[in-house]
Amino acid sequence: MGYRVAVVGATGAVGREILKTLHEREFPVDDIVALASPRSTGREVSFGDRTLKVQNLETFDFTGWDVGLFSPGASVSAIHGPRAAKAGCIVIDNTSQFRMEPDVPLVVPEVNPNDLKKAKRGIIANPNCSTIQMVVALKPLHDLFTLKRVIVATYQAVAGAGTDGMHELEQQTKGTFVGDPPVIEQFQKQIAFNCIPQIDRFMDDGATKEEWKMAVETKKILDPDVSVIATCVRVPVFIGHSEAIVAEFEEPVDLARAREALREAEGVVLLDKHEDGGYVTPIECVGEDATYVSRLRLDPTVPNGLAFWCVSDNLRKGAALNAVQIAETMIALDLLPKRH
Ligand code: 11C
Repeated sequence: MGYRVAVVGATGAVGREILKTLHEREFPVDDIVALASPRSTGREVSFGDRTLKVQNLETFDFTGWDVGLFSPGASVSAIHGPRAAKAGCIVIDNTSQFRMEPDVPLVVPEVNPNDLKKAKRGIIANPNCSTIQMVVALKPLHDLFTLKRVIVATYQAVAGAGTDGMHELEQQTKGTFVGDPPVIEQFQKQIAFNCIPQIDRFMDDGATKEEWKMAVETKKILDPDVSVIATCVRVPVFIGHSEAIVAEFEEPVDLARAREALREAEGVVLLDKHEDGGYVTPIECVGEDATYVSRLRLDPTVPNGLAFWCVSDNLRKGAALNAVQIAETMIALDLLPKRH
């Protein structure tokens, strides 16, 4: 017998990817419901070869539902996540709403699966996409050499801003060729043929919230002693975040051991040929589960430094897949009771 699964925010880019991922991975589903705001009620979404009619989140009763995979936006999760958890439905939330709350585990199954045992409120948080791929790649290296500091520059796809962000890139790109002025709504400046060094709002210290998230989430997931300085940049790529990472370690770094550890690491594919095109670009990781590492080399400018390039599908490992893997890991750890 399987689980009764609610997908919340089912009409969004991540919600649709969650439905696809649940089906592809043959998650043990007995019953599934697609939920969204009243605006989307009645719309249809696919689950394998089935079509689900979207139901109204606001009036939905979560009693008797085992697990809710939420990606509706932080303010909506703030209201309906605790409501679902109170009804006994375990909430796996993709938004930033609960991530830094001490009694809410923030989990990447390849990195800190046992934190799932600390879930006290029935809510588990899924990290930000740019954090997830970075910690998946850093974990095997941290285990070997003890990570101290990370300098990262991101090249983030417009899918991080949802289907509206993807539409804006498409429209501006087409518009350029027919002479239409760019319509700027989702991003701070034109994104087509451009790079924007701002993702999310500015914080008091001059960092953006996306940059702050990468720092604080890495500490919570991987190790509180690791410092991260991030510069997060939106680029005109539809799907797939890229990161140029420079990591400093406590202990001397052996490149051969680093390569071996990355080759063995769960969720990582090391594709690093020192030849033209011998690395992974974001367009090649779309629809893939892995976090790809390329361009691995020593950083000779600091005592124990490594530099590398890291790419992953932000809708998949960065969101939907990680959430589904959390649910699968909870089953494996006997943490997902059936309510029916
Ligand atoms: C972006 N990383 O690329 C963001 C999207 O905290 O879950 C995900 C925001 C979050 O715009």
